[in-house]
Amino acid sequence: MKVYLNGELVDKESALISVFDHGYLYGDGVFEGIRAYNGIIFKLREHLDRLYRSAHMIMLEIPLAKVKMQEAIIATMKANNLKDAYIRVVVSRGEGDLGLDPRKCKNPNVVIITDKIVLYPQELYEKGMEIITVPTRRNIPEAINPQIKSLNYLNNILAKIEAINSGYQEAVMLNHDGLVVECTGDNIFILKENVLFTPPAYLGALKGITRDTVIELARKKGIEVKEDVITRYDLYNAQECFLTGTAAEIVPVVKIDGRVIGNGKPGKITLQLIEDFRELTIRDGVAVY
Ligand code: PXG
Repeated sequence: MKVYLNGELVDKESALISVFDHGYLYGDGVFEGIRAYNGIIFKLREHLDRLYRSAHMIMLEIPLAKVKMQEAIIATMKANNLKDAYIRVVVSRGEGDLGLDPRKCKNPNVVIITDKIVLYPQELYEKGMEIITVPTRRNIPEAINPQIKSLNYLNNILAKIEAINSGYQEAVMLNHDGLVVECTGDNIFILKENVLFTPPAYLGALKGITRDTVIELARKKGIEVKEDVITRYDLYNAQECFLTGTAAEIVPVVKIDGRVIGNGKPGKITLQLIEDFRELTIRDGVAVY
């Protein structure tokens, strides 16, 4: 496997970063997770825009322009002969000393990994997932803004651990007011009175690219979509529920905190959106080959 590291394609074993990198020492850096389907990179521009916005927010200057980053991603895919891939772009603050001051880090490290990803077994997409709410709350936007895809994912990892410890694969995260915001690596949608709801980003959810795609697909189908508050009461009484994310794609949810959602099977609209999403991913995006 070849990995892109600061302008070069090197063997996985040689793709090494200093232990003094502030990405390692402090979680100081940003990342993106992107998918390619059948040699076409899905929503690449949106992912790159978000990566550069995340970097701008933490005052990290990515040492290559967006077009060069796009070329580097394509070159990495080609070097690994991949058509279907999960692309992980990581930009860390770079090597510094033992101290928070990012000014000591002169050269950000840019890494591109292209690999495969299977998040959940296929069965789960057919039967639906059971999830739970967990004690760890989503970071408040006034502390670490959840819009930043930073290398500090401890907030989400804690929630994930709590779900796993209870025997579940995914956690619903509430914000500091107890409102539903998202899961640990996915956004959440519910169907209520035939309207699709997803929490607005300002409550503490990441403005997911799959989330935006699903909103667009649903509206095209004539389904009303609202970015509005979802309480636990709304969640438990939803007609349908599903999660969205680049890695997870669209996952039907059939039980939350022991409450059965709808008839306990993936909902009709959920299944329709999964189909529409699949169709879009195989024809929409930036061609690698
Ligand atoms: N919420 C959070 C907190 C995320 O990190 C999403 C929602 C979905 O967003 P997109 O734009 O992908 O539809 C994410 C997605 C990884 C990895 O290892 C990436 C994410 C989550 C978990 C793992 O690359 N990001």
